[in-house]
Amino acid sequence: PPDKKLTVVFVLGGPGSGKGTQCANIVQHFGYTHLSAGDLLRAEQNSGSDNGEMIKTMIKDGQIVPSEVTIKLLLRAMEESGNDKFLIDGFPRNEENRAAFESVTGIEPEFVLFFDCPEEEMEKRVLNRNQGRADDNIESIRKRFKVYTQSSLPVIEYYDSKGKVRKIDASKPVEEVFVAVKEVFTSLDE
Ligand code: UP5
Ligand code: MG
Repeated sequence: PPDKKLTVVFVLGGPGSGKGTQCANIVQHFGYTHLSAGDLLRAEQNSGSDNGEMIKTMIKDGQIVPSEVTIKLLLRAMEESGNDKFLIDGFPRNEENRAAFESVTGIEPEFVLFFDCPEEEMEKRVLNRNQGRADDNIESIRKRFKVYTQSSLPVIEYYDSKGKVRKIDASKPVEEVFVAVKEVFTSLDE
C-alpha cells in the first residue's frame, strides 16, 4: 500500500453518463491524474496478459472484473504517475470492489462525484460514440445498465449514507455539467 497521503475522488455514474469527458476537464483545471478503470482494463486486455481473455469476455457482457485485477492496475498507475491526487473513474463498481480497495490501500475517498443521468440519454450517447468499443452495442448496453442498477448504484448509496456523494445533473450539455463540477472542486480549497 502507498505510504504518502493520497487524495482520491471516485467518479461514478452509469455507462455514458460522461465520467471520462468530465474527468478530462477536471485534470486540466485541478491537477489530478485521471485513472479510468475501464481504460486500464482495456489496455491490460490488449497487452496480451494472461487475464486478457477473461477481461474481454467480462467487458462484452458488462460484468465486473474481480477487484484483485483492477486494483493491481490502479495501484500501478498511481505509482507510475508520481502524483498524489487521483480521479478514479468507473471504480468501485460493486461492494466487493469497494471493500477490497479500502482494505488493500487503506484509502477512503475524499468524496464521490456522481453523474446522475437518465438511462435513455446514456443509451443514446453510448450508441452514438462510435469509437469501436466492444461493449457499445445494444445487447452489451442493456447488460451494463442492469449491472449498474443492481451492483453499482448500491455503492453510491453506501457513500451517500456517509455524506460523501456530490451529485451532478449529468443530462445537460458538457459545458453546463462542467460548471457544476467546477463548483464542487473549487469549494474544496475554501
Ligand atoms: N457525452 C459526454 N457527456 C455528454 C453530455 N453532457 N452531453 C452529450 N454528450 C455527452 O461519454 C459517453 C459519450 O457521450 C461520449 O461520446 C461523449 O462525447 C458523450 P463518456 O464521457 O465516455 O462517458 P462515461 O461515463 O465515461 O461512459 P463509459 O461508456 O466509459 O462508462 P462505463 O462505466 O460503461 O465504461 P467503463 O469503461 O468505465 O467500463 C467498461 C466495462 O469495464 C464495464 O462494463 C466492466 O465490464 C469493466 N469494468 C470493470 O469490470 N471494473 C471496473 O472497475 C471498471 C470497468
Ligand atoms: Mg468512460
